[in-house]
Amino acid sequence: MHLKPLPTDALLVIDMQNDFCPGGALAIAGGDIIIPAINDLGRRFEHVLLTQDWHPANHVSFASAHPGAPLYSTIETTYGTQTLWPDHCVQQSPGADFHPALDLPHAELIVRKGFRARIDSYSAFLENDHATPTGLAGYLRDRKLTRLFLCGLAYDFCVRFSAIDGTALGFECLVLEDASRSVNLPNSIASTNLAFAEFGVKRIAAAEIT
Ligand code: VGL
Ligand code: ZN
Repeated sequence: MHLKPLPTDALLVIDMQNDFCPGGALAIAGGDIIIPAINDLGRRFEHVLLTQDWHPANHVSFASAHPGAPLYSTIETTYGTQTLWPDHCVQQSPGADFHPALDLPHAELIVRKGFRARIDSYSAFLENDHATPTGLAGYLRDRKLTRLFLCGLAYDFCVRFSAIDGTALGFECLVLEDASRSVNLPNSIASTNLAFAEFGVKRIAAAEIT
């Protein structure tokens, strides 16, 4: 498949932050390896949007906020099951900064998410209660951007939930699989691929963008 980006398309770059890259607090294997591909993709799109995971200290998603709870275990919250992560992407910390090699000078919008202490947000559209909007859908509608190409970190969490919610909200979502990397918890990649198949989210390669 060859796809030429249209003026109504956007590249949505998810959470390319220091803490998700090797050396960071929630390092994803190969998280930084995809940066050149993302920079190259950025040059092909008129519209580039970024998300930034942006948590207060003691965020509900941090295992450290739940004494005795192991890393990567889950808890039940008012909004459902929540995985507990190492402290990461704390507001204004160096770990929350975009990776210095990311080179997307014309990015138009940065959507910050996960900034409420008591609720996490994997998706760029809706927080983990699947009800509280981030404002991204309204932005895209106002700007008449209808098709999204998603890449970044992590394929099996924030890319996954952004693509699924975006689809449910009426945007055509395609995931650039080789410009993404996974956290890879038990079953997380397989269940992501299943969800994409179920919702009609296409998985494509960066080289298909011409
Ligand atoms: C993410 C875990 C916790 C992500 C964010 O960007 O996929 N994963 N916070
Ligand atoms: Zn987070």
